[in-house]
Amino acid sequence: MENKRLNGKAGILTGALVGAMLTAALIAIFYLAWKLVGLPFVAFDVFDWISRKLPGSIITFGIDMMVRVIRALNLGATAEAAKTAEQTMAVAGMFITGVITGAIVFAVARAWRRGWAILLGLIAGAVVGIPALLISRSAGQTAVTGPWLSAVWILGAFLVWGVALGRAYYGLSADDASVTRLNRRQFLLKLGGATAFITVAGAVVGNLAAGRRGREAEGELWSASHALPNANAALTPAPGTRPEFTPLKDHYRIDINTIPPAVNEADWRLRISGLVESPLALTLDDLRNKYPPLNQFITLACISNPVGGDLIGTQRWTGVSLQRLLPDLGLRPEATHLKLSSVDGFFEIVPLETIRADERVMLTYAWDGVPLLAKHGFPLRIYIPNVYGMKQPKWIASIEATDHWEPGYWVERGWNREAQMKATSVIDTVAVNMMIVQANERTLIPVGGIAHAGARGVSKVEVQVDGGEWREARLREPLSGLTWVVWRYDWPFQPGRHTFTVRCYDGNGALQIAEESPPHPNGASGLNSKSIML
Ligand SMILES: Nc1nc2c(c(=O)[nH]1)N[C@H]1C(S)=C(S)[C@@H](COP(=O)(O)O)O[C@H]1N2
Ligand SMILES: [Mo]
Repeated sequence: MENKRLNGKAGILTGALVGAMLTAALIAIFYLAWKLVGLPFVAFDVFDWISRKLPGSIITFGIDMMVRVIRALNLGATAEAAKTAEQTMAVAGMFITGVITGAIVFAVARAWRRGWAILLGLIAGAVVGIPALLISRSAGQTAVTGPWLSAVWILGAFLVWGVALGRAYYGLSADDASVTRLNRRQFLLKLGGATAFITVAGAVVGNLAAGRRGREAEGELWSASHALPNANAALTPAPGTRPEFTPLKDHYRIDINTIPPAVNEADWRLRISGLVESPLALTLDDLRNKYPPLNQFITLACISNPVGGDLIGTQRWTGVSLQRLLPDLGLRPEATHLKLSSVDGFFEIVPLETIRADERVMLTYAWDGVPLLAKHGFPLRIYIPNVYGMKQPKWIASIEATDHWEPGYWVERGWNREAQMKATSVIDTVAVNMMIVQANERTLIPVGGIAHAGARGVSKVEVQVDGGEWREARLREPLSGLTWVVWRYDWPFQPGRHTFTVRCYDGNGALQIAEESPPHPNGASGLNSKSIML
């Protein structure tokens, strides 16, 4: 049976199989070249481009689903798991495209003379490679190499891949019925062995090289040698409460990029244009050296953060107050807004009114005393008090003075125009192993967490046990008026099953919204509860 003669032409399924093998190898080679020398990684570039083009409703649905699945399956830090999922989807998308292309090439080749298969493969390589090249060039974040080298690399790699597809068809087919199952199996085994080797080698070597890339914190972290401003606060957090100051490495990351844009400080300028007397280009040193640094402890939250979620963090931000910078921009009297645009195509419009009314609006260049990490927006990001992260561009490249408001990136995609941070409170811990036995023999169990209401601050936190009375918790003096507040409630222990619920009041005395709503489009609301069996 092994030597049974076949119809001379390889079929569509064989094409899909060959496409799978060759595309896996192609992805691995792109990966390796990206990690070793910074050539573009097309899979991520194309994925990012598509995610910017898709309608906001689809993207929002996708993000929502992802956050839910990650939390339901307990996949760890939401932001990190989401990025991993996006990267996986990007690679899978490229792989599937390759499989389909393989099937199509074989289908078409069957209708042609065998000798033309290689030409056909070349055409297929161009058909896939040219759009990939153009997309990577216009929207890609992965390349460190120059545009021409990147373009030649992408096109060349796809052409070779296409030729290999055509060559495989050629090797697997005959113009007559002389090809046997054994010939074909041997050919496929050889091809499989070669592509598997390339795939594994590319992935392994690329991964080893990966450690050397990516921007690490430069210099000593401020927090390594300084006490926090509230170090002497009277209240100690309940054991198990999250760190009040989020370690730099643990701060969540959310943005529209599969991998963070890498900006080279030497080439970077903050370009200021539009309704100004004359355009300006500021270096990072201009911002750092010509203006007094403003240091602010700030809690940033993502509008996609569910109640009790981990897309929230507190850091020490350093930068230049925009109010301080404004007179030096030479704004024309007609100017009413600033449009901030980022290297990744993200943008936001800030009314000059907001800046003139609030000196805390800040162009930020450092977190925890070191230049922003690439993932947090190096070299420059803005801080605007009281609004969710979706209105606060990282990787700012330019500021254009205009005379009108426009919707920003996420407002255009259906999210709330103001995106004001809602008050929220979270139970981090019911510290059952930390009972406190008092002199009167009463036993207390520390319960604690955080409460946050943007720049409005938190005036009161209350805890309810099993639907009973709301009891006031104690508040720790916060790091600043712009951060969350750590609260603690020492609960008189009773055995059994208990449910704890928390709520807070913002600095104006407004109670947080108890009604549950999902993050989209206004930010999540609802009360956080924890049940425990004692
Ligand atoms: N250029 C740019 N800036 C951006 C974004 C982005 O996608 N691109 N995402 C915003 C969103 S939605 C959030 S929540 C914050 C998150 O900042 P972080 O990743 O440093 O925590 O960045 C904001 N700034
Ligand atoms: Mo966000």
